[in-house]
Amino acid sequence: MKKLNMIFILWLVMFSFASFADEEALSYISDVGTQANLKGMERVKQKLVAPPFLPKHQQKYSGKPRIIEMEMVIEEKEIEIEPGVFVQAMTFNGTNPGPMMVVHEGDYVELTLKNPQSNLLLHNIDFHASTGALGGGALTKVAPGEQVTLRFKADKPGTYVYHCAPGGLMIPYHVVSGMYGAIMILPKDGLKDNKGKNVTYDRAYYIGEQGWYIPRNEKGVYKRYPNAIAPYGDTLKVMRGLVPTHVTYNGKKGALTGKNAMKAKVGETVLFVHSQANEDSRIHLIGGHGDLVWPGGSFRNTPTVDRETWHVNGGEAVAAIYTFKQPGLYAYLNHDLIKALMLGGVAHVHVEGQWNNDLMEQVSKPEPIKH
Ligand SMILES: [Cu+2]
Repeated sequence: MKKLNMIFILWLVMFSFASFADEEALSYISDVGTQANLKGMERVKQKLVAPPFLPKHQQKYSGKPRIIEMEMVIEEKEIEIEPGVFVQAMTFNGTNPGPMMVVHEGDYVELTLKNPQSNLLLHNIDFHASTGALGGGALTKVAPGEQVTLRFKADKPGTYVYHCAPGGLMIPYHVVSGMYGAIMILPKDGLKDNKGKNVTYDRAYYIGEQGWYIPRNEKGVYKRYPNAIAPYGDTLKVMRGLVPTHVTYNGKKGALTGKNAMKAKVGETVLFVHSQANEDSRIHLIGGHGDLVWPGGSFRNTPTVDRETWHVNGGEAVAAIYTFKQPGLYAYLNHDLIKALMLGGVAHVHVEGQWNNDLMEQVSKPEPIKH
C-alpha cells in the first residue's frame, strides 16, 4: 500500500511539473490564428504495420495534398528483450520501435492516439517533423481511458522521429522504456540522388535502435517489475550512468537476425531507415555501403555518397539507400562495436543471387605459409 502511495505521489509530482511547459505552449493556441483550409481534401486511411516493414505507399505522388488518417494504441507491456531479461516497455501499437508512418510532402497527418484504461500512465506524442506546441506534445496528453486526435502538416520531406514526451524526467524515462517511432515524408516527385536524378527502391526496412537501462539486484541479476512505473527509481539510477545495459534493433535480441533477417536480392535497391531516439548511433553495413545517405534525415539535403559509416544523432531518423551487388549475409550494425557485439545492436540482411568474382574472389584457400 505504501508503495502504491509513493507511486501515486511520484506520478502527481511528474504530472504537475510537466504541465508548466504545456500551459505556456498552449497559451499561444487560439481560434484567431491562421485556419487550416481542408475543404475538399481527400482523406486516406493508413494502416500502420509492425517494423521492420513500412505501410503500403507510393514513392511518388503528384496529386493534391491529402489528409492521411492513422491510429495508434499505446500499450504498456512487459517484453523479454533477450532470454530471461524483461522490461516493462511503453510502446506505440505494441512494438519497439512504434510503426513507421509514410506520407508525402504537403499532406496532413491526422493521428488518433488512444491510451487504454488498462495502462497506468499518462502519455503523448512529440513529432519532430511537426511545428509548434512541443511537436504536438502539448496537445496530445492522454490519461488512461482517453484518446486524442492531432493534425499537423507534413511540410518537411525527410525521416523524423516521434516519441512520447509527457514532461520532466518522464520524457527520458518513457523514451528509454521504448516509446518512440518514426515518420517518412517523401518528396512528391520521389527521392533524388546527389546529381538530382530520380532514385527508387525495391524494398524498404525500418530499424529502430533502442538503448535499455535495466536495473540489477545485489546478485547482479536483471530485475523484473510488475508494471511500467515500478522500475522508475531504479531505472533512473542506471540512466544516470549514460551507458545502456542492452541495445536492441527492433525490440529484442534476434528480432532482425537469423531467420528474422531482412531479405534482399542481388540487384535490388534497398532503403534503410534507422532511428535512435536517445543515444547517438553509427551505422555500418559490413560488406556493403551507404550508396546514398541523407544527412540529418532531411530529403532536402543532397545525399552523401559511398558512405562506410553514417551517423544517426540521438533524436533523429536517417535514410540510406544501397543496391546489393553480392549475395550472402550482411551485418547491419552500430559501428560502436561494443554496443553492437556486447550490448546487442545488430541486424542481418540475407541477400540471394549470383556471386560476382570480378568484385571479389578468394585467390587461394588458407594454407600453411610457404617458405
Ligand atoms: Cu509515454
